[in-house]
Amino acid sequence: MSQQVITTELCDWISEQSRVGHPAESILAAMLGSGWDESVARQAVARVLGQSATLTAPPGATAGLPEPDLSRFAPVVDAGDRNVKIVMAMRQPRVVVFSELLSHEECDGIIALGTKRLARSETVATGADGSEVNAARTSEGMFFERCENDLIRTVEARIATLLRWPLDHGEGLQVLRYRPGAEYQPHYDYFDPGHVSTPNILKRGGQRVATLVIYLNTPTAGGSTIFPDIGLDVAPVKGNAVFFSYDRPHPSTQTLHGGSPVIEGEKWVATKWLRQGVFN
Ligand code: PD2
Ligand code: ZN
Repeated sequence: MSQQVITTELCDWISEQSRVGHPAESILAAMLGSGWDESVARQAVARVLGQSATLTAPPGATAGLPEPDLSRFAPVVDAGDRNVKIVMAMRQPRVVVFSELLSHEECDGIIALGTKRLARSETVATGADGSEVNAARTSEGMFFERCENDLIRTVEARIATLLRWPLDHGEGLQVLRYRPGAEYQPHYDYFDPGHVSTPNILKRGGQRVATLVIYLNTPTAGGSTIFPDIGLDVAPVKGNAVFFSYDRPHPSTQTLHGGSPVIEGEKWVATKWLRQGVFN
């Protein structure tokens, strides 16, 4: 088939198949059997059913979600080479705020290394494969390679221990700098199942399942990380971090979040995104 189009008739058919009890994978298989391109078929099923069933976990994916050990709700959690303090924890959605995850020297070291490589931040392009500069994200950013140097390796190993998630399931740390007026408008960090570029992105490690935003400095005013669905504002404090996880790529996770505009001073963060499987 050439130029495959997701028509209303196709959507109605998918909806009917689901209504009579066929799981998303069977509907997909039937579509592939009748000549539909896999990525178009996945988009159509995701559009109609809006669910993660279309996103098969990669081989070797780790079950469950990243999660710190809060079983005893001790005020500190052992993160291997450092004790990290718990400021607050929310269950639904899972949001945890940590303090003293990084020392001030580690924060300064990451900023110094990141400064040399900053460029205007990009997001996944709206229409095609690739990324593009986006007015919703007015920060500048850079990515470290995973384990790029001793400092990054130390921080990544600490995060892996703290969140009980393998180091190789994490993307390289991303550093962002926001100047006064810069913001990151509310968004979800998982890859949109209905987006044309998502099947390709998922080949490397599957979906994102959790985010850790680490504050590398304390802005003078503004720059909180906001969660509009649950009315939560997290203050950016040097060395602290906010963690949240999402078990499916869907707004029902209530993980809509953004970076509110910086009012005075700069804001620097390092973000670690965690995947279902090995990210190479
Ligand atoms: O800098 C933040 O507060 C922020 C807000 C929303 C960072 C991210 N998202 C991110 O890096 O995904
Ligand atoms: Zn985000």
